Amino acid sequence: AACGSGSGGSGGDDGKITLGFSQVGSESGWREANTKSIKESAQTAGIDLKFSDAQQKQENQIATIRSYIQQKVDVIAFSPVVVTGWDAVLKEAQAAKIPVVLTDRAVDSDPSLYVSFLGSDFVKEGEAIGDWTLNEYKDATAPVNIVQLEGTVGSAPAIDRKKGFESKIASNPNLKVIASQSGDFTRADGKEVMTAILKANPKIDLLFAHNDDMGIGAIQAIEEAGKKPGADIKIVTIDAVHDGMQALADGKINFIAECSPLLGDQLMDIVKKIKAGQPVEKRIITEETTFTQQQASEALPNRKY
Ligand code: GYE
Repeated sequence: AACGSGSGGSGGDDGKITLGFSQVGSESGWREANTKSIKESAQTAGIDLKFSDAQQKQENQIATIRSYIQQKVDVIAFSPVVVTGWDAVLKEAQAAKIPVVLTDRAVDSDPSLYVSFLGSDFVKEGEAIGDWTLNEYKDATAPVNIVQLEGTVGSAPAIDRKKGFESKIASNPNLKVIASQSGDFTRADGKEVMTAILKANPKIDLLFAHNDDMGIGAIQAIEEAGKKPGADIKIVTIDAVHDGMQALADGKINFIAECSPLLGDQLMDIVKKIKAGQPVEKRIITEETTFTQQQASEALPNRKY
């Protein structure tokens, strides 16, 4: 595509659209499915994809975006690891007239600095977990001790899922968050942080992990502490990736709010529309559902990831 051909990034030598994509990392099953979706959809759409994994570091993402600007790609898309700190590089892209699409996670920059934002409503996901919790403990007469494993500090899903959850459970004073710490969305950190929390808190009734992977790490910690996940300590998570759904069907997780990683096709549509000069929506929200243990058993055979 546009290898500095001076064509204003309109495709260049082979006529293909070039998309530069900066991925957060490979921290979770969700991320793995998201990367696969983006790569497969680019291929199907005939879009030339430049892909880079930032290993959950903002400085890596900024460096990658700068290199995409230098290479004069047609469109830049990225999933911002954290919400803040993007103004400078987004202004550089705008000055170079390269349209930017956000996927999955939000930024706090002025919306005029990007064309579109495709992804989930994370507040709603947190609220779905909150609603389940309210119903599960509606007859509680004693305090319910809740532990929260938060996602990456400063990331949109961690901020919004916490907000959605806590706003819902606030209506029942028996529901008490006794510990809330980040496990950076990884299985390893989920296990480590939960091990420490279990040692400090003899009575835990419910764990809310901001993603399946941290929940699965915590399940290992709970089992090693001689307790039964899903029974002694109930567990609710977000994502609904394969391993999470399996743990749900197995009774080790009690409820999952879905977050769809399959953003590839919609992203490629947006990229094509931008290059064709067609209008695109500023905010495109992914549709998602929730799963009980029974629903997970039924859905598992047909899940794509
Ligand atoms: O929930 C988590 C991943 O940004 C929605 O990032 C995404 C989150 C997802 O690491 O598993």
